[in-house]
Amino acid sequence: MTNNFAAGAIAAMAAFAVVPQAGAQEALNLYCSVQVEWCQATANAFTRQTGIKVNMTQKGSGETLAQIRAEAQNPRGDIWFGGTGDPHLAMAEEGLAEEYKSPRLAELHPWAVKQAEDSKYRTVGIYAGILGIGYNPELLKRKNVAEPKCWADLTKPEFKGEIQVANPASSGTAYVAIATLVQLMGEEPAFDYLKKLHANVNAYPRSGTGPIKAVARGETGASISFMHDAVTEELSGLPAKANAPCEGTGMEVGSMTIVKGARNIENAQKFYDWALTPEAQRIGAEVSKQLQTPSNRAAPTPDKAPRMDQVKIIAYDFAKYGKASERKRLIDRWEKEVGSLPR
Ligand code: S7P
Repeated sequence: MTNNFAAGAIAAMAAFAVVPQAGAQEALNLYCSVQVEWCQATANAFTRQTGIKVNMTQKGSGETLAQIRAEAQNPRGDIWFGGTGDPHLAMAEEGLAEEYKSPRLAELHPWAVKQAEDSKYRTVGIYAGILGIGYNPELLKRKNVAEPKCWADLTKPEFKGEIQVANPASSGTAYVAIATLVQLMGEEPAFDYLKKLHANVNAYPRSGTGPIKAVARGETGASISFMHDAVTEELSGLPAKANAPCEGTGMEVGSMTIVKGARNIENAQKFYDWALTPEAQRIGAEVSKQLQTPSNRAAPTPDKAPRMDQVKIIAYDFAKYGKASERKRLIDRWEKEVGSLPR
């Protein structure tokens, strides 16, 4: 991260430190699926800016969607911030999201606006991330294994017991991986690939960031992870790196959605507009070294963020793979045909 970027981010954070305005008793129930430090800093900055008290709950993407579904008759959350875009689209399709057109839509990258359009303005993109292959260069070197550069490398015998990828039943990251492989290879070859990969996997953690953290701690040689999550570990001084797969890869549009029937709907809309500002979109990078590409065109992309224009990214069909039925079908198929196989 450049000094300019850091200085700008600090100035932006300071700009939030204003005297709370009227409505200090008001509240907002925030469900948050980015890293907990970013969630907390976002909640604190919004409270400083508006005086609105934020009750924050952090969970992964799949788990938050499950919670919102379970609470549909009696919504407890007001707004869901972050997490992969597919479950946000499923939530919109299932009638669990409020329609809202932020006045800030015109400031966003086309991929973020498309997310709003695909959902009939029931969700919106807040950042983008590239799916990649994480690896521990030190561990692989000790084991005399070459760094994985392609999807095909991960099924080689030398990666036996060396790979982690999250469980798609709970993790939005893992679902993006399955949807990416299906779009890249075709569904039958993708499932053949996933079965071969399964033979090399040592664990399917619950959370999407679990595998890259295990890589960074030296517990496993490689992972399927968002590339920015590897950079976060590297910036913390740990031995983690990521490659964009040579065959091409998929991406996420991290999203934000207001819960249908939100009790604090006006506060949810205030948060929504604020979270789309360049100032709010600096917080992830500044506070928790989270280096996704922000959706506001005026928000700086941090120096070390993986660049979307330098990677072969497929034309990911967000509308199709965000459909609740498609998501369920692919996850069920994975559980039946892959996850349940012996290793
Ligand atoms: O904040 C890092 C990040 O990789 O985590 C999100 C992801 O949804 C984690 O949740 P899952 O456990 O459901 O995979 C990403 O959106 C985000 O980029």
